[in-house]
Amino acid sequence: MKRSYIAEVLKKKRGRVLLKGWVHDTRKLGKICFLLLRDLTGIIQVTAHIDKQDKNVFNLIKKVNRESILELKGKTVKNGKAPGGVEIFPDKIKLLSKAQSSLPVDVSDFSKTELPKRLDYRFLDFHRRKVQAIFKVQSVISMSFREYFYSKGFLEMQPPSIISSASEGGTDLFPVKYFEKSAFLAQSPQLYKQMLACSMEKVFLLTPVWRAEKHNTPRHLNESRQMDIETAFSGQKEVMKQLEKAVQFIVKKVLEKCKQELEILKLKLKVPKAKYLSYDETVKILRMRYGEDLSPEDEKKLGKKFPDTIVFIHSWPAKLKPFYIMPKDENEKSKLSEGFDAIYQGIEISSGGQRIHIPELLEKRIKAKGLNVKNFKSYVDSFRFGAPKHSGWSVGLERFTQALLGLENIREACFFPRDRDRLVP
Ligand code: AMO
Repeated sequence: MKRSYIAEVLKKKRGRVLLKGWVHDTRKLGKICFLLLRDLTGIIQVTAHIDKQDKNVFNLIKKVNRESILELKGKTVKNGKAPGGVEIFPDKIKLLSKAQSSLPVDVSDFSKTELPKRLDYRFLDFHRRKVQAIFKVQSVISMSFREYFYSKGFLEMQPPSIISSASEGGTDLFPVKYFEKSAFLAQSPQLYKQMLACSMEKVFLLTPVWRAEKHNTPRHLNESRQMDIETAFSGQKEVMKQLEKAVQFIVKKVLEKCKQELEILKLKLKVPKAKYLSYDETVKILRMRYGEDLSPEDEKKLGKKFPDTIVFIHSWPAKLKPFYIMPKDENEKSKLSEGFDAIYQGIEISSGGQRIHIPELLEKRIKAKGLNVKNFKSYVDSFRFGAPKHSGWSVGLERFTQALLGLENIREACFFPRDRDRLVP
């Protein structure tokens, strides 16, 4: 007999089936035992009556520990009182794997175990329906990001993970011993996606990045994944519009494919609108000091003021943006740049902009940021042999999942978080 999944069984409501799954919960009421069996697709009630079923079946259901794995065969019938309206009366049952009787963390739907303890036992935490729901949504996010840019004729590229110099400037790099040379784990695919856009025009990628930021915050990881694009012949405005459309496509797909997961997470999502503000306008709205980055509180304020909206803040002062972002005017008079950030549900989900494709200007900006031009020779040289104007952006996969699902801590949206204190599991 072929294994059935619980969701299909709940839909059909009748017939003999073979199920495999985890013991979600058990309840004993004298002569009757109830068990909730969980698989990838749902939960079904398993019922055993001491007088009506085989003794072995009854005894196993009575004694089995939570999260043990069972295989069972039996008859399904309609029952309005059972979750999903169906229950199964097994006549054959096998214990495929026994779970120890006391679990180190509570994995029930009502678990109050704190996040750090849950992360210590992440493999068990994945048994929780809420946790599974987060990652099913995340999987739809990454799949629809890819789907959207494939449908627009983009090429999926694979950047290197080991690099020779900082791509974002700064010192937040993890060193790697690379034979006789020193190297680093990639901080971002920035320089490589630009080189690709200058030949293959439209590229996208999903890649891990590593940042040795020492602080532990609810929105930063030391290893995260970025969803990036880079396109030739386009400026800040065009790529902001592309981000708006891509995010709307992704949220539509989540709404379409993750109904059950959104129910488990008790979330009602809306496809977001977009609002475009210049940095100057944002400073006025938030009454913040000119020349500073937005604080997490500022981002929250924007989220409250513009709910279910992607707030694009464009035309930032050049000194707040990385060396590769194009100044607004070539002689840098305005001190503004073609760089932007996008805030969604009160948190930054993306930054991007137009890049400098003029080697002399790029060298000038590298020096102005206190970096060594020598370390960027091959990158700067790539713009000497026919390089068009180009722009792009990056969205953090875990950060976007956090924003979309309103998660307090980004670690909830990362399978195996790497932070200052955590390297295991
Ligand atoms: P930036 O550094 O802003 O830009 O990163 C882009 C997006 O990646 C996510 N992100 C992070 N997520 C978790 N933990 C972190 N430590 C972390 N750092 C960043 C955020 C952020 O908006 N090369 C540029 C992008 C570009 O111009 O194309 C860059 O990396 O969602």
